[in-house]
Amino acid sequence: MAGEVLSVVGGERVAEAVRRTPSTNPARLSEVVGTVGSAGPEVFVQAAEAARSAQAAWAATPAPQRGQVISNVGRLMTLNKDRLAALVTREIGKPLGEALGEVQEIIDTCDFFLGEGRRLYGQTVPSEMPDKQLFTFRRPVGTVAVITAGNFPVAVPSWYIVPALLCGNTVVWKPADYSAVVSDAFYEIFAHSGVPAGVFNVVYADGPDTFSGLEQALEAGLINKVGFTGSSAVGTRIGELCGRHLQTPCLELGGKNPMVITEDAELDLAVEGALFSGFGTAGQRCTSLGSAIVHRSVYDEFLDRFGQATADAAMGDPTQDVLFGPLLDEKFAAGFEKSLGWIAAHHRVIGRTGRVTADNPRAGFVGDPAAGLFYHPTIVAGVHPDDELFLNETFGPVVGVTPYSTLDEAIALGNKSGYGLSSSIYTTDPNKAFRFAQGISAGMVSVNNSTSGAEAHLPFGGNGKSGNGSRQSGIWVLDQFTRWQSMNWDYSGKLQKAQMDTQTV
Ligand code: UN1
Repeated sequence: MAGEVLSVVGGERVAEAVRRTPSTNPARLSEVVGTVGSAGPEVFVQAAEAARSAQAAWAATPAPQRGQVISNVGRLMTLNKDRLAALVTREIGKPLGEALGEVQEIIDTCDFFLGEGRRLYGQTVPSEMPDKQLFTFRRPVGTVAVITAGNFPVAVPSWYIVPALLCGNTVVWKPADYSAVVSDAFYEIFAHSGVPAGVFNVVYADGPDTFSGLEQALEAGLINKVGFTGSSAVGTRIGELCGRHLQTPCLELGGKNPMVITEDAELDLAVEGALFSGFGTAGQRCTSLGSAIVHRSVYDEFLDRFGQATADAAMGDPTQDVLFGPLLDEKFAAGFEKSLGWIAAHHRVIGRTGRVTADNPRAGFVGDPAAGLFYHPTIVAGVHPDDELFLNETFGPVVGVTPYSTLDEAIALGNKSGYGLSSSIYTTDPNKAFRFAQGISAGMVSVNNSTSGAEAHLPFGGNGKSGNGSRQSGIWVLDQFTRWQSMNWDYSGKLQKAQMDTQTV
């Protein structure tokens, strides 16, 4: 038992809580990992005030020193990698191998950004006038609110928090309550890495209280940028709220990620990719495979091999070597059951589906299925492009399979849901790969690889219902957390006016 997890404002724990809820191990529901004390909206506002007060001094700290702090975070994450990964496995049921990969992702992110502390380049730009020079500088946006889901409780927050801090911003972070114990360990590592009090604040609160706190903080001018990873429905509300305050948030939302398998694809490779993208992390990634779109000539063959590989895949106890473990928590399980309800009503499902129980067993299940939130991997064949299943995200272990005839048709099908996060094509024909990449509206395209598993230094993000076009990771995210300031410096000793030759001044 990790004890009680409480919000942190200005370096101090907030003892009062409007509610105390246990965070349980989804693979062993009887095990309480910790208790979360949820705060009311006023604590969010106080955290934003603390972040505002701490911002000028942090921005004045030389960027290489901020880079040193990020370097410390990376080192402490490395030292604590095994323990933190084990905690991720315990609190959200992510298989240990993947949890280790997730902690590695924050280490890689720190590696990338610690060097940025010695760059954060601006430019020198020639002037149209003599004895005058133009410059650009990256300035921090100010205070950043970060609201994240708990399916990647370490990696995804790091994509916001690490670059935001490096750029001289201060942060209010609202993590998911079902991964709060991991979030607390995450915070402690930052606090022990030299991040000053008030620079990084954490608020545990439910959805409505967070929204109300954010609204008040925006109203009071305390927040300059919002980063949000979560559902498209909540992201839309956050986008509306930010729009009212003339702010552009960084939104990383849902996906219905397509994988196209062409007639010339290496089928075994495609099956492996579909298995990992569809059922790895129990389908609970924003980048998980939603629809396999398969050329008619290989459709039956693909379905057979995919069905077999799925039946053979190890699932169960996430501390063991399994492809996937339980769903994240009871709320996600309830939402997923609802999806399964309409899937069962409208489709013929291949093999078993639903919760794994003694009455609905799974061969080779690792561990005790009755202990946790375990669901069969579900393949739905012959999904029609107008079906709800083709158009909506399920966020669980379900993959729909749909046939196609021409590549243009496959691309149109891949774009049909209106999401545009990740996508993939399996083909041995480079022309098809490039035509697909050009036609698909997704922010990310994989060729002969999974829809999930993006690397930590390439732009990450989506279009359409998957986001507002903002991108995280690598140098591109600097545009989220800095604003360009241009300077023109005249050393001619007289007033020189721009655009004089066209008389537009
Ligand atoms: C998410 O589910 O919000 O590319 C992020 C991937 C991971 C990140 C997923 N690196 O699948």
